[in-house]
Amino acid sequence: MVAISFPSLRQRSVIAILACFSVGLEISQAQLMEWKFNEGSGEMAESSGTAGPSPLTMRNDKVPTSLFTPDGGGATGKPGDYALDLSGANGMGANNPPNSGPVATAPGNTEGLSALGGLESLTIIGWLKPQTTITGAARIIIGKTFYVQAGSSGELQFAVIPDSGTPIFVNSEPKYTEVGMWMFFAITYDGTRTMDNVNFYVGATDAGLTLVCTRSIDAGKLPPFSGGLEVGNVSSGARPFQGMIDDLTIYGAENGADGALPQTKIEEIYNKVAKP
Ligand SMILES: [Ca+2]
Repeated sequence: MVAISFPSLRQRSVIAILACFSVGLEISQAQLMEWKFNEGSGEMAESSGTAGPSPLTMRNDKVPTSLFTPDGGGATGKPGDYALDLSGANGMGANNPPNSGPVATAPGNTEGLSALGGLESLTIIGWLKPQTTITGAARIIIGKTFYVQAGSSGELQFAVIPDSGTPIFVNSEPKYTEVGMWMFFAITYDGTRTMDNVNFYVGATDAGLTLVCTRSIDAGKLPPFSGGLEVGNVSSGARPFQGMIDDLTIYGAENGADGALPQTKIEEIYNKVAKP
């Protein structure tokens, strides 16, 4: 009778195989890095994730500065949730004479950044609270091998930058129109395909998640990552994102399409903040 309550060798093998399979899935669509901006004080925003440490230093006019919102200023609005506060910018995106504003940067020698190189698929997720409609190529997250920034009014633009250095970019439909309210975005890129391989998603806090549009970038794997990473602007300070940014997260896979998260997974991530 006792023996019956034990799994047979065969059952145990099946369990072991299932366990390995689920671990494999976790690894193949790794959460490489996430910035929650919940420190609330100091000049650094620490990251978590499998990529290793990728802290951002916040700067205003090139001087390290604490740029956190007040407590409860994060995307959930709950105590303990803070966000990156870039509302000190004097405009959204490009202008002439140029707008300027703060930035959060990780220098090129940052341990975790190399994990952003050579990705065959990736997903970039975050929450934005623009002070005015996003426009003018306002910078959101900028690297040498990919970037996310505003396009024209209400658009997001995503680019893969191959070795040639010339960005291959696509603009979304103009559905990122929230002002003064938190808005979720997700962009997936599947470099195993050449067509219909970029998905843009949007979710206002109470509106649910929707697929905005699907675009094509024929660029394959990202090149090895080089240089630093910049959030909300670039170090030289033009084309700021004016507003708040929270829960910025990058998923990726070196091989295969798993780094481009399916809509069900993105909805799960969105719901964690939108419908806690
Ligand atoms: Ca936060």
